[in-house]
Amino acid sequence: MEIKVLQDIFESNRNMADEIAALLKEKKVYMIDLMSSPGSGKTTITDRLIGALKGSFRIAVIEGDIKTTKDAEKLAKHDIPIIQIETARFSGDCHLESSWIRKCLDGFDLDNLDLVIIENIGNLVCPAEFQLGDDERIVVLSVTEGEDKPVKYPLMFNSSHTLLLNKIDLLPHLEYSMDEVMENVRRTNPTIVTFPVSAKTGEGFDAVVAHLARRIREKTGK
Ligand SMILES: Nc1nc2c(ncn2[C@@H]2O[C@H](COP(=O)(O)OP(=O)(O)OP(=O)(O)O)[C@@H](O)[C@H]2O)c(=O)[nH]1
Ligand SMILES: [Mg+2]
Repeated sequence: MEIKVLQDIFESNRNMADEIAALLKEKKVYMIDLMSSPGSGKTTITDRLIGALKGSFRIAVIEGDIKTTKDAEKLAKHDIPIIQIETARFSGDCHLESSWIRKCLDGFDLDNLDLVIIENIGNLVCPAEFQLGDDERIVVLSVTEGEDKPVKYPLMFNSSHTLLLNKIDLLPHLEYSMDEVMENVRRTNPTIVTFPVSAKTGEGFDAVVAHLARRIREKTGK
């Protein structure tokens, strides 16, 4: 009985994710699900990506947090549509679900958007289990988290298309092996596309922005 309930939750989430994917295909809107542990740099990365892409694409953001609107406030300077989901107001969940994303999309003018960035709740486990109907799942791993996370949290890494290895500006201060982390990444997901970056200095972002711009243009035809 318990297993059936769990299956139903995942099934209804997946069905809504499929609906969202169909809607975004019709509207020609690209959507990214940005996931990581708390503090790996999702908001700082989103800030940089908006800055680099907003000249070419019309962008909106969905911010996921358990509590506070702090991340939405950090991005408000860009003057783009932002909706904050604060899960403490209803269930306190540590992940976002597709039905909530659907409601947020209703709050945007999809005919006048090219890109939606979802910042998922800081958590390396649960968000990976809930499909949101996006085009690209991006996992952020900061070098301060250690080399072993891809093998310890395999679902997050093998269900993502892209990995941003963040905070490389801190490497001179750490005993950190890029060879070891990349070996762990490849063992978990041999096809994931990886970009070493620093959201603080901007290092590595030209390649990320070029990659995303190409993917967004493929979908939107812009
Ligand atoms: N040195 C360094 N610090 C960074 C970098 N990226 C982010 N930070 C810092 O790391 C801290 C957390 O960054 P956030 O962008 O808030 O991380 P987050 O993943 O959005 O955090 P949650 O939303 O709480 O899960 C902040 O103090 C950032 O300034 C980076 O590339 N290098
Ligand atoms: Mg954040």
